[in-house]
Amino acid sequence: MTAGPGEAAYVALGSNLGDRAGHLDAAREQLAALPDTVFEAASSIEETAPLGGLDQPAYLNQMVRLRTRLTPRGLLEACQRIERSRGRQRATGARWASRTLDLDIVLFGDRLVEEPGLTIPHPRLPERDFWQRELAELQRDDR
Ligand code: A4P
Ligand code: MG
Repeated sequence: MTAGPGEAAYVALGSNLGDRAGHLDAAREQLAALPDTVFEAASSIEETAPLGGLDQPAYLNQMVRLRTRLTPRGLLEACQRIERSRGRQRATGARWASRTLDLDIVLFGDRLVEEPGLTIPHPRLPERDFWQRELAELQRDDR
């Protein structure tokens, strides 16, 4: 944890299995309930074609902005707990596989993080146009 009001963290939500909208609702609720964290804003929800060239169902994607005094690592661990609470199975070698809920930290303040298991800004931001649209939507009303 750090002092002050906290930093703006942008978290991307994605789901392409089961009750997709329900998984996003639950993710927003659980993010809003995190300690030392204020839920500031949510983008609109977009249905997107699956990336990665695999034959899988379409995704619902959304981005949220938090104000948090958690560390980036603390927020990542919280996101992984939330994924598990929605029944996310993380099989080895199953990258890009369908998932009930995927939470990715896209930006965290102006930090550059390059650690084992955590890269911020998220390396796929430049190639995901739906993330860029959602981010622009959230930054329009950034205070
Ligand atoms: N990790 C490193 N940096 C971060 C970060 N900034 N935020 C590590 C979150 N996690 C980060 O992720 C793998 C590892 O990334 C984690 O252990 C964490 O330590 P994962 O969620 O376990 O596995 P994954 O999601 O299958 O892989 P990855 O690489 O996160 O894939 P993506 O980029 O999440 O892709 N198509 C559409 N239309 N919409 C989508 O949202 N998502 C994916 C998954 C594929 N196709 C999609 C979408
Ligand atoms: Mg992920």
